Amino acid sequence: PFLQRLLTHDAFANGEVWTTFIDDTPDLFRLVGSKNRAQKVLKYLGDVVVNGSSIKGQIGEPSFKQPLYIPTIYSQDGSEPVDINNPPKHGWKYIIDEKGPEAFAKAVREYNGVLIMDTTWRDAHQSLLATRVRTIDFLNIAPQTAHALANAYSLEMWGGATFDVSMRFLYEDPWDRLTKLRKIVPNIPFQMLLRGANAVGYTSYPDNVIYDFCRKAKIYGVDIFRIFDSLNYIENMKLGIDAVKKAGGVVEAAICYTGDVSNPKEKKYDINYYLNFTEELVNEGIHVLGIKDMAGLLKPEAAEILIGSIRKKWPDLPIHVHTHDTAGTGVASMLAAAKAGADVVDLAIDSMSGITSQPSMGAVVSALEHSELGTGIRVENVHALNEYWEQGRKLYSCFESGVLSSDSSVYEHEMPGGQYTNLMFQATQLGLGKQWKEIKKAYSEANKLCGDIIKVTPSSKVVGDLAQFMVTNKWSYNDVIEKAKNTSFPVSVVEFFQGYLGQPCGGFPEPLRSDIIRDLPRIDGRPGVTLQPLDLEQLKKDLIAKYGRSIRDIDVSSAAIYPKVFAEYREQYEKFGDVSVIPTRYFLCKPDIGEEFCIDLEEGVTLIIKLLAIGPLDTTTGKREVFFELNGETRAVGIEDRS
Ligand code: 3PY
Ligand code: ZN
Repeated sequence: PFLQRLLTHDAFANGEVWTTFIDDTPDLFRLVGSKNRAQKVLKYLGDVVVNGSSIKGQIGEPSFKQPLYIPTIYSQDGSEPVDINNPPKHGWKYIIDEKGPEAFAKAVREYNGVLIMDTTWRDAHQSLLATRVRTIDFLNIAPQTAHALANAYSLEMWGGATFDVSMRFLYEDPWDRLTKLRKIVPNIPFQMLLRGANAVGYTSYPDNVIYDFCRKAKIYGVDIFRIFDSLNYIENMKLGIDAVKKAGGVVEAAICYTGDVSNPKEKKYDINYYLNFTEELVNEGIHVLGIKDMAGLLKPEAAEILIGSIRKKWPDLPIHVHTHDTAGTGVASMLAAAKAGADVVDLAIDSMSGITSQPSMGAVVSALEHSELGTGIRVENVHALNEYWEQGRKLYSCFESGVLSSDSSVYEHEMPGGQYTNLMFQATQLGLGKQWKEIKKAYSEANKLCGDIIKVTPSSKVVGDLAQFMVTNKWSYNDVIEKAKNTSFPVSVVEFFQGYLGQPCGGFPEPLRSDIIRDLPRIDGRPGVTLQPLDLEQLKKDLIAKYGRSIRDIDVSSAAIYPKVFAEYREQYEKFGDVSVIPTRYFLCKPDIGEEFCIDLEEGVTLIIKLLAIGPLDTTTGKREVFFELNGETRAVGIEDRS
């Protein structure tokens, strides 16, 4: 198998070999023989048969178990079905690749209509389904998406929580997701969410890790980087901006939106605050301005004021607006933003939209269809993609948070979309269901205690942790102030007050800061400045020593950002191989006896599998034998029964 991989490797076949080819091509070592891989897949399936799924956060089984139906996409004029095997139309990616980020930004600004970013592959499932949607379910609809959304500004498909969740909970490699989707969608720009100095993590990393990560993300297929900082702290932003610029990506620097610019009583986050921050970002030479309304606080009136004012002051600056539909005003806000001069708005395919996710794509595309702000997307094709995602949503029903409706109290508690679903889910799990109201109240109070800060990952975690601490201890706002000196607070809270996330707008509240951190170190500038560079070469050597020559440079990045998560993921990988190829229905729950299904291990290597029987418990080994038919032959796997 090694020789076969070598001979069929693209570079080898094209004669692009060099003397260190084998050393430089760890992929050759990744794919052990398909027989061995098939056995590992059976081991995973057998484990689910005997012990049930161990995927964290899963409750019950998918409510939809049929194979997913793949809809037909039609040509832009609706006259004929698209042949999915034909290459999709050139999209905006062509301009980025051929002419570079500046020319792309200019072309976006000059475009007459409003463009869209589809968030279905990232924020939508992060907000609705605990980020659990797997690569295979994007791959299944990727060819159709490439045709249907050919005129989209971008597909958001990476970053945010997807990076760690895919390794941590889905046992799949985020870089593989990027590579595989890039191959099928060559025409639409890919966008990722970069948490500035925190990259795709929850803490500051040494600068060299950020530069290295952005360089690789660009090489592997990310075109547009939405960079934000969870406190709108410009020094953290500068690092992300510079790293993306050096990587050659489109710099979409985002303002995180909080408060309410339409409220005359708004004192802290008023229009001047946003205009000043925009000015600071523009001075950094950004390509696009993102407005990141992570909690869905941008009311239609506020969108008009905010985008209108920025547009007036910077007529040439492309503006891209992001919101969450938590209160239910998302569609109205995106229409208002478009009318006020936004170039791009964020939407999700209908069945993956609404509540804590983005507003509905079908709704906005239809609403603008006959206006001068058309999106260049055929609404019937959005409906077609929606037929797929209606099934997809049900396939992942076991990760639904239980949030069933919009909640206009978000204007008070200001929880970001993803965190809202998480906290509500956790509250219910802990039996705190009836205390959900208390958590929301505590969340607003915790925010005030922190100094009324911007709340988005990771600063939102600080506020969430403090809120949960207050609810658990039944503490009021005043209790925290009075008892702070003698209390041990959650680590995230202490570190925030030490300055490990950066400097909040208006500074830290005193004397609370001093009471909480006492004689711990204080950081009064950019936290990353004091971090020593990480020796990535040494890390690579260590990883190779541990895992062998299959370690790629991108694995080094994963391990640099998430050492423990990466180690656990590799452990799982050694045991079960690449489980990302298993269809979700069988990844999450066992097949019926006699049910036959297919797994494509790789192109041209298909396993036809049938569950035959489950053997009795062997009380000496604690194991059961599970019998499968694999491509016509009976195979048994011994599985430890943990029940
Ligand atoms: C993330 O950082 O994951 C976010 O989605 C912030 O809104
Ligand atoms: Zn978001």
